[in-house]
Amino acid sequence: MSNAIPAPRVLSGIQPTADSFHLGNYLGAVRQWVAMQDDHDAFYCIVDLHGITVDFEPAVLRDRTRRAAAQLLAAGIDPERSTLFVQSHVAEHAQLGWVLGCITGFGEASRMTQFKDKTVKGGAERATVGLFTYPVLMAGDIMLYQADRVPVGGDQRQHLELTRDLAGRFNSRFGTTFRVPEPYIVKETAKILDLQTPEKQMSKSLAGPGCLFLLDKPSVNAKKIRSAVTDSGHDVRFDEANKPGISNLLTIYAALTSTSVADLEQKYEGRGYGDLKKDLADVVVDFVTPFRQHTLALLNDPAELDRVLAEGASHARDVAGPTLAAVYDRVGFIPAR
Ligand code: AQP
Repeated sequence: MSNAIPAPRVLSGIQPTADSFHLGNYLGAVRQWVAMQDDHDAFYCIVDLHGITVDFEPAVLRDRTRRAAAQLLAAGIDPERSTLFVQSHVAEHAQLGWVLGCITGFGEASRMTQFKDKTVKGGAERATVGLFTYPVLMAGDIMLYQADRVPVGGDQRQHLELTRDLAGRFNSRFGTTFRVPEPYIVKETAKILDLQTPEKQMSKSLAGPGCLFLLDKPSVNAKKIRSAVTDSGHDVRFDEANKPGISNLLTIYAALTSTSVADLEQKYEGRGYGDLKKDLADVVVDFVTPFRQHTLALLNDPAELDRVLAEGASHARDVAGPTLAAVYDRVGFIPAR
């Protein structure tokens, strides 16, 4: 019998709500997913149930789900080392989400700032109950796999707090059932900013020239970097409060080249913003070109993508099933025979 300590479990998800991931998704989350495969038992899911909490078209959703799978594989998610699956393929997500909804306070859910922001953006009359309960479903996604760590961008911190509260609440009311997960947020890239409005987080809903979509033509992305908004000064210095645009470009540059911001500041001392942008545009092109080619090649074989996802779902169900069975038993549901 082996005495090896099992690797910590990691789980995270991404919505299939755009044709392409953007640079914020990649640097804030997906890059960490790839790295964590080495020393974690990794579960990564394409959260299509979350994807229907906002306006959607069935054919587009189907296409974007496969696009998300192809992008995750192209980014380096290895199905031999990670369980890659689609949320709706594992019925336990919705089932646990319901139970958790019944131990979540209405006021508690109402405090979620992402719901408030999205309601303002999309119009209150169009906000759905699904959008409201999104964080509860997300808590279920994480708890179902007994995840120790959840690599996400900084915008998900509040949802992770709710998850921790719900796990603790369930455990104290019904007996220890869930691990209480820790957020895994890389400070430097927790919030990649929009290239045109660097006061705001890069986000597909701001989808203008400030959002860098990885699958756009490399020349389009190079132009977006070269046209990024900067302040009126000259010196290339990291100063988030006074130079949010330049600081954001330095963050992106450092992350994509595995250098430090301090080294970049030194490299560009006495040189202007133009040099920095030109070089960063090249760095971005070098990154997105193979990523795009690899993704497009994978999309040419949807049957193979579906096969990988089906295998992932089968393994995910093996883990999710026993968790849900324990939950159902603890809350007093009699077994179905
Ligand atoms: N700008 C960002 N900086 C760092 N991390 C980010 N994430 C998203 N934007 C940034 C992280 O990406 C992961 C996937 O998030 P998602 O499924 O919510 O992706 P999204 O819907 O594409 O995110 P958007 O663009 O922010 O959506 P909208 O515009 O609809 O609100 C998460 O870990 C997230 O933190």
